[in-house]
Amino acid sequence: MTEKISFNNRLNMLISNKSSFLCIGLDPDIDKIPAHLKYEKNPLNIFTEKIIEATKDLVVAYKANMAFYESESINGLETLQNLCTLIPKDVLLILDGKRGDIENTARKYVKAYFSDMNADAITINPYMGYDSVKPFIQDAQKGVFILALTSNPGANDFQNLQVGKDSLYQYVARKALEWNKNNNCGLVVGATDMEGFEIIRHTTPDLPILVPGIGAQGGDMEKVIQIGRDRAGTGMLINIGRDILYASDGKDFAEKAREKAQYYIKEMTRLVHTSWNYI
Ligand code: NUP
Repeated sequence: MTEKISFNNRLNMLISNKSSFLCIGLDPDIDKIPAHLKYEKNPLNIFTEKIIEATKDLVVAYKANMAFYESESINGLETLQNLCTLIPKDVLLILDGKRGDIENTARKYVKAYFSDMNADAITINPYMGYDSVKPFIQDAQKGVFILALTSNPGANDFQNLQVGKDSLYQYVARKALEWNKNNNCGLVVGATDMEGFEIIRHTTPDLPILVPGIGAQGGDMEKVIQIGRDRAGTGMLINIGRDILYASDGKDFAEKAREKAQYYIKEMTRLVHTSWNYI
């Protein structure tokens, strides 16, 4: 009998066991992949397979952003379906679709992502409220990362608005805590607003945080390592997409992606040892 363990516990165990926070963003972009692959029947699929093959022993998780697959029609969907079968058992698969809809529709997303594609977690847009999130958090083994403070400039439009004494992003973080009854809720917090990041970490000292914005978006990894971990020193995934995927545009792309991933892991380890845990 397989032991049932909540998503957040599994995530933290994997972070501990691997001494790493690395999540590679699987965002294969047809305009950026190496030219020699473009003659293949499904270039996206070959690229994704090679990247997974070269890095699967290094990562805690992969995050596949649905847009990069949906935008390539049948080739994209075939790639997405295939990649779901290539993820090792000790690596988490997060599908980044930022979903959020009425309950009846949300249940269809649950079927697609958690049952058919067997993802471990997905990203959620909380704007439609609890009933739109509920279907995703019924099964403790499956997790959600709820958008709280995103890495883009438009984060300012709504997320920083005051709601009573809180900023909206802080209010969302409190809601995620309230919804975390099955120990399977986490937050998305970008690496581009460290003041907001710190406030969220104080509000939710132990919720897992998925952190985009390192690498191509210029976020500060040292600061993220310093303030992003939970009280046990785990509770955080640092997502890096383009900076690893496109480390080389030659035939050595997978090898170079591996080297870049190794560089980031080494850097994370160094920063853990040279920084103090903030919480
Ligand atoms: O706030 C967010 N910022 C962000 O970049 C929330 C996200 N989900 N993302 C996603 O993370 C983005 O869509 C992309 O899939 C990934 C960042 O990739 P990169 O900048 O490391 O290439």
